[in-house]
Order: sequence, then C-alpha cells, then structure tokens
Amino acid sequence: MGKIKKALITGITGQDGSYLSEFLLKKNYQVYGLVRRVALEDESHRLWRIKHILKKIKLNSASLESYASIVKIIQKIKPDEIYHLGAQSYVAYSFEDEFSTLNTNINGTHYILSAIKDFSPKSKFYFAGSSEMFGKVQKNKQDEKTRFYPRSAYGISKVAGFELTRNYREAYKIFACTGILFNHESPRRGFEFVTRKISSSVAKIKLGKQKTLQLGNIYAKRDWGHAKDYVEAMWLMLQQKKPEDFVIGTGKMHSVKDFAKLAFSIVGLNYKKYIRFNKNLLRPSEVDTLKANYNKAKKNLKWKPKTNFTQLVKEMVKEDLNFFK
Ligand code: NAP
Ligand code: F7E
Repeated sequence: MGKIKKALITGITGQDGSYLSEFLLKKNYQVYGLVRRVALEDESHRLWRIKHILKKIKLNSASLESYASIVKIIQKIKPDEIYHLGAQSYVAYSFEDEFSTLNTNINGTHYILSAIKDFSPKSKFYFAGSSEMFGKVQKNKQDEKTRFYPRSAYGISKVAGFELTRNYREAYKIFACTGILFNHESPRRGFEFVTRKISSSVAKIKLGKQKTLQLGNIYAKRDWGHAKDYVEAMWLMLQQKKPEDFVIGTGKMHSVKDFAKLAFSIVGLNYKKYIRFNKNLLRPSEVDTLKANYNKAKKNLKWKPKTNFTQLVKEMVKEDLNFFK
C-alpha cells in the first residue's frame, strides 16, 4: 500500500469544503481542516455540513487573517495537497464591507502561498478562483484566455488571488493552480445565495410557512452546476503533471427567473403569484451573464459535469421540503 496522502482544506465548513472532504476520504486521504476558533466553540451550528464526518477528519483552528497561525499548521502537517477554499464568498456582502473581503481573500491567499514557499515547498496548492473574475464579460463564453473585468470587491479579490497563485508558480516553482469555477450549488448551499434562497422559500411557501419571496434582479443569468461534480475537478487539477489553470462550468446558462419558475413548478405552484421585486436587493454593479467554455478541462482533465440544471433544481427543492417539514 502506498503512503497515505495528506490534504489540508481551508473553508472546510463551507459547501465545497464538505463535499471535497467526503471525496478525499473516499480516496483514502487523511483530511485536515483549517477552521476559525469560533467554529470549534459552536459545533452544532457552524459544523453542520461536516458533522457526519467529524470523526474521520482533523480540525485545526487558525485565522486566514493571521500569517503566524497559518505557518504553524502548514509547518506541522506538511500537506501533500492544500485546497484553499476559505473566503468571504458572498458577492453582495462585498459591497457592504469591501475592506474585510479584500483583507481576508487577498491576504489569506498570500499568507498560505508564502507559508508553502518557506515551510512546505512540495505542497501542491489549489486556489478557488471564480467566474466573478470575468464580471462584465468580454466574450460570449468565457475560457482561460478571456480577459478579466471584475465588478465587485469579491471579484477583484479573486483576480488578485489568481495573480498571486500564478506568480508563486512562476517565481518559486510551487505546484500552484487556480480553478476558475462557475456558480455551483447544492442542498448545502448557504441560504443567502439566490438558488438556496429560492429552493428554501419554495419549500416554506408550499408548507404554509412563508407567503412571498423577495428577489432583486431576476434577469441575471448564470452557469449553474452541482458542487459535488466540481470538487472532483479541483482534485484532478492537482493530479496533473504540471500546474495549470482551468475553467469549470456546464456551458449552459439560465436566468434567476428560470430557476424560480422551475422550482415553483416542481411543487405545483406558479412563481408569478409569489415573487416580489425588492430594489434593495439590486447590486451597485451587476454581473449580467456568465457562461463557461470548459473545453480545456474536458480535454486535459477528462472532466465534465454530471448534473444538469433540472436535476439540480429538483434535488435542492426536494431536500428543502424534507428540511422544513
Ligand atoms: P462557502 O460555503 O461560503 O464557504 C466559505 C468557507 O470559508 C467557510 O468554511 C467559511 O468558514 C470560510 N471562511 C470565510 N471567511 C473566513 C475567514 N475570515 N477565516 C477563515 N475561514 C473563513 O463557500 P463555497 O461555496 O464552499 O465556496 C468555496 C470557495 O470557492 C470560496 O473561496 C468561494 O469564494 C469560491 N467559489 C465558490 C463558487 C460557488 O459557486 N460556490 C464559485 C466560484 C468560487 P465559516 O464556516 O467559519 O464561516
Ligand atoms: O447571485 C441575483 C444576483 O448571490 C446570483 C458565489 O458563490 O457565484 C456566487 O456569486 C445572481 C446575481 O451568487 C437575488 O444579483 C437576484 O446576479 O446567488 P448569488 P453570485 O453573486 O453569482 C460566484 C461564481 C462566486 O464565486 C461567489 O462566491 O442572482 N439575485 N435576487 C439575487 N442574489 C441573491 N443572493 N439574493 C437575491 O435575492
């Protein structure tokens, strides 16, 4: 039997962190997680996505805002692979607090890369890039060569993380790559994101626990895939001979309105009766459309999405009906 590989995941308590942990455990990795101190103090609330695997993983408390705390962990574990998923990930919030979004997302990424360079240069590094880097899109379908045009502090922080990752790869020969992932959702998505806001509201309306659903720009279009499919692509990127960046998406685009229409129809309701427009939910600068060209991943990683839009919406609504019953 070969040596057991060690993977360190930042953001392990989040949607992607939980699916990636399950995926790596199945591959027989020893999984380590970097979590905030408060998460360990409030397990029942903050560790809900990973509570079923808590006995199989090892959690370490650290802060993405503290270089010293990150160094300690990386120096101690010397992971074979580091998946840096921890971030202030809610775009709308990044307009309310640009400062903390930029601090956490840019410095956190920089601290990890710098700690790898000085204390564990053989660790392979995955950076969670985002289609928000394309923002005001410069091409109908976006690929690895499309010019970035971020429209929020969140998008800017991800462009900075992407450039830091590239520079550590080129300057210090670190195996570092960025996955430019388009929106991916699941029943574990945070309730503030539009897909889960819709699926949870549909369930509550069907069960008589809520009357209406307030939304902002329902004409925004996104390329929505399933988080479970996307974490496999993260792993595949770190198994390649050389570090490269990859776009991951489905190549299909739907509007927020399409999502709501389908979600309501699944429980036999007409969305038009329940949706209310709330102008406070509009963003100062919006990303209108996003659609991936993931040909490079298809060719080099042999990756493609397994879940289509209808399957995704059905799964989310079904799970939320069970959840709120
Ligand atoms: P998520 O559910 O919001 O999880 C974010 C994780 O980051 C949580 O574990 C959170 O910990 C942690 N975190 C946030 N601020 C932190 C801080 N200051 N210090 C330490 N940890 C902190 O996000 P996700 O959907 O799984 O996404 C994972 C990564 O991919 C993120 O970097 C996101 O920006 C990026 N991304 C996501 C998508 C998508 O569609 N889901 C697409 C492209 C890129 P707590 O539990 O303690 O809050
Ligand atoms: O918004 C519109 C909103 O917050 C999607 C993150 O994972 O994906 C995510 O970012 C769209 C936007 O996700 C509401 O204006 C309308 O156009 O679900 P969202 P996001 O901003 O696309 C990217 C790839 C990431 O990297 C991020 O981390 O929906 N919208 N009405 C609404 N959005 C929300 N949240 N709430 C509404 O009521």
